[in-house]
Amino acid sequence: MERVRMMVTNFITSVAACLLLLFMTRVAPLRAHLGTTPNIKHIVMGRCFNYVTLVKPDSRFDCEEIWRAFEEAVLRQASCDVACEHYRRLFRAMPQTGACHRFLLWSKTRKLTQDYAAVARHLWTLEDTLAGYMFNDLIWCSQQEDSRRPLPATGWRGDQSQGQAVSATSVSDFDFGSCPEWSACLHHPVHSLWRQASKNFAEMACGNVTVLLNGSIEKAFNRNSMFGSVELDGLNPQRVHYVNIKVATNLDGPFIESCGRGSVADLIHILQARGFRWTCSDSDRILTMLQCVHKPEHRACRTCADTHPGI
Ligand code: DVN
Repeated sequence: MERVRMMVTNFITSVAACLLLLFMTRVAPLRAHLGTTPNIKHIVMGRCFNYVTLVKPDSRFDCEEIWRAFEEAVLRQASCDVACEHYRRLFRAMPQTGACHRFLLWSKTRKLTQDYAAVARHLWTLEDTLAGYMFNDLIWCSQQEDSRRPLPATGWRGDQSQGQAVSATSVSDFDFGSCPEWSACLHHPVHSLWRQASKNFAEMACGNVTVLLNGSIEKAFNRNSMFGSVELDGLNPQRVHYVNIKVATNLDGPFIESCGRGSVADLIHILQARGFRWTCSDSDRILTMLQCVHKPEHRACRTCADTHPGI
């Protein structure tokens, strides 16, 4: 009898442990502690050459210098101490301007933005700039947590390796094993680059600017997001004629926020206070249709022909 009781206890304990582990993994942010993207040098350089050759053939960017500047910014600092100003040389190597009336900013609408920019070819997102194009979806951080490294005596030997910088006294490299979460760093190398790129992009914006927000979440406009904390403050009312807000909700909802409600109303108040003219739409047909591509049977996707067959 005692043996049975022990077996039952062990079984219950192991089930509870599994459930706890499952809960912890589900509750924890889904972003695993990934390391620097493998082959990052080849990816970044390849994307750079692709951009100057095929995407914007009239551009004159020095991809070698861009890589050296990026490597220097990241590998000379501890992995949690790469601030925006450490990328100054990098961004000097990637000067860019954009035509007015084309800027598309977004927040919590990544996939829909990609679909929207793919059909509305005149619109330009940060990911269409060289910086956004090269570093999109990549992760990077340096290996050591210690203090700054001396400038390399022998220059940057980045061509035979994954970005090793060899100096007389130390070798620094990207950490391909694990990088910290953005929230774990005062100056996260990835966050800082995107912060600087976002600031530059918003300050470049002119004419009509489109902003795509997610009406199916609380705080479609979040003051702590990159849009809410960096880009919004980078917009210049002297350069930007209209801010056209588009609030998109999932076909099946939830329908949480819209133009006149919640955080979107807060965004509008800020725009008004800063002297921007604005429009707001929460029923953009194109944005609905873009979602219908993935759910053509959805009732929201029925066209007039479907609902009025006699016409
Ligand atoms: O306007 C755009 C663009 O121009 C750029 O400036 O950023 C704006 C969008 O940033 P956002 O307002 O912060 O919106 P999101 O959707 O919260 O974040 C944008 C991207 O950063 C997403 O790809 C996020 O990854 P996710 O959530 O889709 O897996 C990513 N991101 C946000 N917080 C992050 C993070 N990646 C890693 N760690 C974090 N803590």
